[in-house]
Amino acid sequence: MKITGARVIVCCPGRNFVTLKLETDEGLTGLGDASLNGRELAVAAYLTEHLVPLLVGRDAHRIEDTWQYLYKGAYWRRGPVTMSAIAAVDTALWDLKAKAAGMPLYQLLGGASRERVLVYAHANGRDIAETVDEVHRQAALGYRAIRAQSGVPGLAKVYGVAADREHSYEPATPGLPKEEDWDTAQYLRHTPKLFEALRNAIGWEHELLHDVHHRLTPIEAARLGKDLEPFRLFWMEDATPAENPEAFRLIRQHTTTPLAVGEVFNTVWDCKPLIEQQLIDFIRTTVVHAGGITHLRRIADLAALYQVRTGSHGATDLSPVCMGAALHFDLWVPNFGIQEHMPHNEATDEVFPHAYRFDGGFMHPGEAPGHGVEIDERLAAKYPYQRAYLPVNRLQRDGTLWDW
Ligand code: CS2
Ligand code: MG
Repeated sequence: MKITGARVIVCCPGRNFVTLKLETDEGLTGLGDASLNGRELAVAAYLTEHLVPLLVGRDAHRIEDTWQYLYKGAYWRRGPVTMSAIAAVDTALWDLKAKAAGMPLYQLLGGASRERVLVYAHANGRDIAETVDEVHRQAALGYRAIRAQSGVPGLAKVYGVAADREHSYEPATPGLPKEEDWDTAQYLRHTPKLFEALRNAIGWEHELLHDVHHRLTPIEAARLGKDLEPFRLFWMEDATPAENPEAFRLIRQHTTTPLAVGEVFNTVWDCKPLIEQQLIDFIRTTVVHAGGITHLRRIADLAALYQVRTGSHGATDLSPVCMGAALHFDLWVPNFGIQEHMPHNEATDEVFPHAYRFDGGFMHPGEAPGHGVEIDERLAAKYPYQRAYLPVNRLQRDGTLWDW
């Protein structure tokens, strides 16, 4: 099966998505997600200018060789732009191979290790009471695991919290980057109160998660982990910026709250010290930003040696193509932990018809051959690209630029 064409489709049905479509001489097509929030056109250009000319004429079945060719052959390795582009090619090739075999992708990976995939929802509120309501609402939709974020007293705009109740939180906005406020002391005082209120309100049956979004120093993260221990979180995510894996050693020494990290990682090399030194419990890399199914499998296999489980990033800035591929991966991967699930808006679901489904707190990738996600190009063309930026974050006290 030869690749005869490769096209990059950029669309914005509410937010920007970059999709790679491979065509073959057998008439089959394969899709890969290449979306990188706020930097979409960099990946689109990397694909169009550098990878597409290498793909036409190649044997679509040689997934591993193509991965190595694009990774090692570039000389310049790693980074989110490169790895998202490679991921798109890899995902599209797995889609093609599974379609050619007439099987859902999870069957090619080794078959299902479980019946269904546990997912977690988002619950955000401007204050504790609103977050408690929102957790109840998500639980009523069937979710068994819920990530809870709340506004912090005194901070006008903070990560995860929408400006008003009618809208969901949407970090990427058109125009120049919005600014959010931060105050570590307020946050550290407030967050344990949120989880105390949540446990009092919903009891202990549901898993609760929390995303710190890289904002604490290691010793502050250690303090928060300790303060959250009574509420038995499923995980505390991105407690500190993760460029320095040593930071996690300090957090680890002080708390038994499970630690998760990895949505901004791109290769196994980012994950290696954290996994090998047993500094984390969950690795959150996902298909699109970590080199596709081929590379994610290497990360998961390394993690399995140390009882580290997966917890793939699944925010709405990853397209349904990534979600579909991730769910096949999740159904197979032996050391599965949990999958993030933020439902896409209606327009996105229409542009990307898919076989995956949600039922009672779990998802399933479906039985369609390939990863089960397609693109309606005619519809996609109605939603042209719109430049959008993620926010930046400043200390409220003096305006110092902080981690977002
Ligand atoms: C978040 C993301 O889902 C998460 O855990 O951290 O919403 C993240 O902020 C976005 O994916 C950034 O594009
Ligand atoms: Mg996160």
